[in-house]
Amino acid sequence: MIKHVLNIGILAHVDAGKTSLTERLLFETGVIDRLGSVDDGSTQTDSGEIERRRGITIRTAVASFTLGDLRVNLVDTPGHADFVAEVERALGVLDGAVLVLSAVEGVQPHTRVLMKTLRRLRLPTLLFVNKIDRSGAREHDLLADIRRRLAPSCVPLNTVDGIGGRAAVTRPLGDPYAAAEVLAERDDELLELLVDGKTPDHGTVRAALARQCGDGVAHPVLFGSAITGQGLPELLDGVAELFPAVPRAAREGTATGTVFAIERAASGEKVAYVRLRAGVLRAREPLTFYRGQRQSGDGGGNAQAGQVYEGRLTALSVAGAPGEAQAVAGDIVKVWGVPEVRVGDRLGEPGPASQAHFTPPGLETVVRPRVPGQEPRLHAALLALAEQDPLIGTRTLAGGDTSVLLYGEVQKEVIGETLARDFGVEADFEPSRPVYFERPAGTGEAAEEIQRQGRNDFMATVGLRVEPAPRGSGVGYRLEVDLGSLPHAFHRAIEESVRAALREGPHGWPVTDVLVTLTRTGYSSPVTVAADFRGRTRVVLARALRRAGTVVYEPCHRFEAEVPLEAFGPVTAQLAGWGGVLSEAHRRGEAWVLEGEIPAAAVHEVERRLPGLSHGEGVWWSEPSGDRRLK
Ligand SMILES: Nc1nc2c(ncn2[C@@H]2O[C@H](COP(=O)(O)OP(=O)(O)OP(=O)(O)O)[C@@H](O)[C@H]2O)c(=O)[nH]1
Ligand SMILES: [Mg+2]
Repeated sequence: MIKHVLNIGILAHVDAGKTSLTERLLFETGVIDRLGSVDDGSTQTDSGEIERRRGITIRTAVASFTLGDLRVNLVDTPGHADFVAEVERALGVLDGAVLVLSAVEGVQPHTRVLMKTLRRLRLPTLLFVNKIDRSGAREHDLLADIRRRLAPSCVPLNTVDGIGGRAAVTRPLGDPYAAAEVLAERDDELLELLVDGKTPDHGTVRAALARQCGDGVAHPVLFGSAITGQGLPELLDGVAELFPAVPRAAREGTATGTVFAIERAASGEKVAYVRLRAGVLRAREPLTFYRGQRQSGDGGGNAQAGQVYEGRLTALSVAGAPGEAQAVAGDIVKVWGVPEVRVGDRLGEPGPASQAHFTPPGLETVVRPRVPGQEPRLHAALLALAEQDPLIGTRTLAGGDTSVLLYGEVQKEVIGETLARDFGVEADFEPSRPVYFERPAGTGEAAEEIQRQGRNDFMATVGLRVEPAPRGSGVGYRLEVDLGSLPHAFHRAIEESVRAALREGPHGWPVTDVLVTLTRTGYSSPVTVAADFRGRTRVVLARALRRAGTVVYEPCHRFEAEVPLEAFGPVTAQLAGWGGVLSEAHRRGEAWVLEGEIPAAAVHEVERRLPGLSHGEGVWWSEPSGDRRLK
């Protein structure tokens, strides 16, 4: 009988061994009796064809095992920075995380980005230092590095004999004193014992660690190997004892939860992963889904209003217990039968706007079908992809072309392969370019009158005023004419055309922080049709925008870089070359800490090049900080 459940994310930089560790955990707990391998493309969680061929994780996957009366759902996440949106979605539904490091590569910039986010969310996090069997694996100086650059309150629970070879074995650390010293900082009882010169017993220290781990302020550290299985028993003990398990409660009531991933079944049907927070979920019962306000991916920060829709599941499958007919609070459950569903939607109750933890995409690329005539098919396929991953935004350009918002080149390749494989459309991508946007510089007005004797396509009067609106307000639209002055369908046609036209301003970028006012209208009953207004509105808006003038902005990131002393010159020169502006530089031990602002579009390039510029020692962290005028 399962009494508790734990949903644990496996997070790390690329190739640290997350998928191998997930596989090993399933093997150790008897879920699978043959150990699969990433290198042969035979693991449980890298199940996509592209994942198996490339040996990287692209989509979040869930696998479950049990420890006594505890069910653990492992959420294996991708490590490549291009797929960070997947990790972001998973974070909201986790009870804890295992952050994996490689004993050879150590603390990577992406590890720091993840740890910073985990600490901000106060998510209980255990560090697993993998690959102790590989040559070049380190223990003591890596621990020091972890304390210095990742998290100061670390408590190692095991140690390694013969590190750096296949024979490396782990052994639990017996001395509770060292652990107590770390934990005493936030534990008065332990502090008192230490001050009195007493050594606290194992149980007291373990309980203090569980408390502080649960609060997300102290982090157990375990060494091991996903390949040899060393450290795995300690990891399983740690998971069972140190993470705060959620009671699996079958309390009747409205089922509430969050959709954190979407898959497409072979039939094309959508399958959604939901983490249930409360209530009981069964198939065939009526359900209400809420879509909160979120930033649409057009780079212009246009907010979409909240939406509500009804659904009825045709089937469900509880992670770890596929035979069960109902899911209860704490469970992760796969659900079928809701075609509208999107990642981030809430079940049962509206939630706050989902928070962005990582960088929004800074690049976009124009995509075209290789076979002419397949444009509609390509467009539909891209929309379907964007639904699975809300951070893949798409934008329709004036000529009818579609552009896709991107994190980087690997994501682009994967989108290309997915379009071909799952949707049967071969697509070509133009070189990626940064995402910019425009804001009006002033106020501009324009109008066009009905021309009764003129050409018959001038059967509508439209007057528009365009003016700047407060930062972050997106697109505002209001009427200065009576609502009754036009049939409703015409009003709708005008507003839709305004919003569509704003997707591409005079400089070719989306226009934002803009207020558009409808100042004049007229039509000729019954000759005028909605299409007359659509064409007219586009022309009038373009003219008003040109009169107002627009300025192009680029999104920026605030950054902090830590580089070895000798890398100061090359790194600062390169940052300036990418458009970065340094606001502060100070020494921290044997390193320079640089702070400043840099165009978002350059961030991925920095992340790629910094290791080379800093002998692998540089650490980089950045977050969106606003925007600046494009020079
Ligand atoms: N020697 C050794 N190799 C390992 C270990 N764990 C993983 N590997 C290897 O490291 C490579 C990457 O492993 P994965 O499990 O795919 O890493 P990942 O973190 O899931 O990678 P992404 O999902 O693409 O970010 C594979 O070739 C594994 O065989 C380990 O403990 N020891
Ligand atoms: Mg993986």
